[in-house]
Amino acid sequence: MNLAKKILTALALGVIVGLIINNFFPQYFEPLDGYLFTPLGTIFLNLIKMVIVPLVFFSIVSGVANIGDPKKLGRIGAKTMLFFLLSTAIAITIGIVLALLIKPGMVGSFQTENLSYEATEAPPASETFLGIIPTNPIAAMASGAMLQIIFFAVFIGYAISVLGKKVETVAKVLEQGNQIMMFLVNLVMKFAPYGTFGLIASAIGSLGWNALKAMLLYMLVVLLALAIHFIFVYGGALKFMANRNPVTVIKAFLPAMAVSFSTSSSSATLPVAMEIAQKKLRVPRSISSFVQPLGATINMDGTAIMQGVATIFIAQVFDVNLSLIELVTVVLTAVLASIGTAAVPGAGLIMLAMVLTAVGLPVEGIALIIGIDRLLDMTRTMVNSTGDLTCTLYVTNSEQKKGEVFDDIYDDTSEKP
Ligand code: DAS
Repeated sequence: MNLAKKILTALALGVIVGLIINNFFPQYFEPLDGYLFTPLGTIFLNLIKMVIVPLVFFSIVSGVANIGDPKKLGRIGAKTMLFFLLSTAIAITIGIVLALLIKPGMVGSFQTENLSYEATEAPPASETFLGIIPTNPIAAMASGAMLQIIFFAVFIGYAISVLGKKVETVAKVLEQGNQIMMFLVNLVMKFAPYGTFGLIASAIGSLGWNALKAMLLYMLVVLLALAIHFIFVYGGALKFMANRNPVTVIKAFLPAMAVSFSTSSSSATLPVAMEIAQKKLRVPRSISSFVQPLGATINMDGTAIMQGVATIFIAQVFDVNLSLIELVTVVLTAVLASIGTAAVPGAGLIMLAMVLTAVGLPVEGIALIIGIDRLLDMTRTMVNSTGDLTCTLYVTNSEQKKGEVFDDIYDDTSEKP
């Protein structure tokens, strides 16, 4: 059984066991939770905490270094980066606004003490922005000062992209460090079914239907935000910025979306997505092979939406009111988290720990969303890869409008005998 099925099975089991205990055997909750549920959940959450600092550092260094030297990026690169950053910021804002309006974390009367985790102190707003520059990057990593780690990683990635060949050895070492972290993410995710079962059984065993309702409402808010972004932002961009018929484009892209949905991996989707862009939608190979691989690495609007909604949801569950500065911090860190999120299943959930830490929310808040995250990963990965395609079509149209002529557009007549 593949990991997705195992996690979904663990989710179902956790819900059933939690509801049975909460409704019929509440007297057994304490011992079961103490010796089984919480230990399983704590192991998984601690594994996430173990990888998050090196993962954030190596993945953001690699993500930024992949962008390439801003001077050499040229017009196409600048347009691509601008589209990526803008669409991701819009995506997060849609997610945050919907979560603030619908309040999925406020359903029922959550007794947060049952979740037995203390919300950690959010850094003061002044420190958030003034303190983002680490005076000692190693100390920042040792203390898990996420924003400072991100700031340092962005500078290292930028230096690598500008220095290029002079530092290719270090670049290779850091890229290999990123590969190692991706491997560890996959390893940690193998424990996800057990962690899911423990966390869900513990949450529902103590909070009953309220927890289930909150989880389902959270899921609906994420799906609604993904749909709004997909239909209005991508639909609008395809029509008005790429000068394409959105329905025609999405129909052509369906096979790639099916791969995204089934694999929950943007990198697994990339070959199909590029084939469709080049052969069906006649995107010049030079644009498709620059924008889509870069997008699969650093442009994840769907992931950003999940991270925005999840952060607000967890703040609501723990009764933490995020200030405007903290909401802006969530947007900034979620943009960076989506740049750093690997194009593999479940990576977005692990990077969520970075966003939560940046605003002082407990990583344990992941307890309530982990079970359904795999289902959401399938849908948000579809949005991620569609966003990359939309950007590719926008850049193509923008370049052709400038009079650029491309000789690397696929010509299917050349293939016919
Ligand atoms: N599954 C990731 C991807 O491949 C996204 C995520 O984990 O959020 O795009």
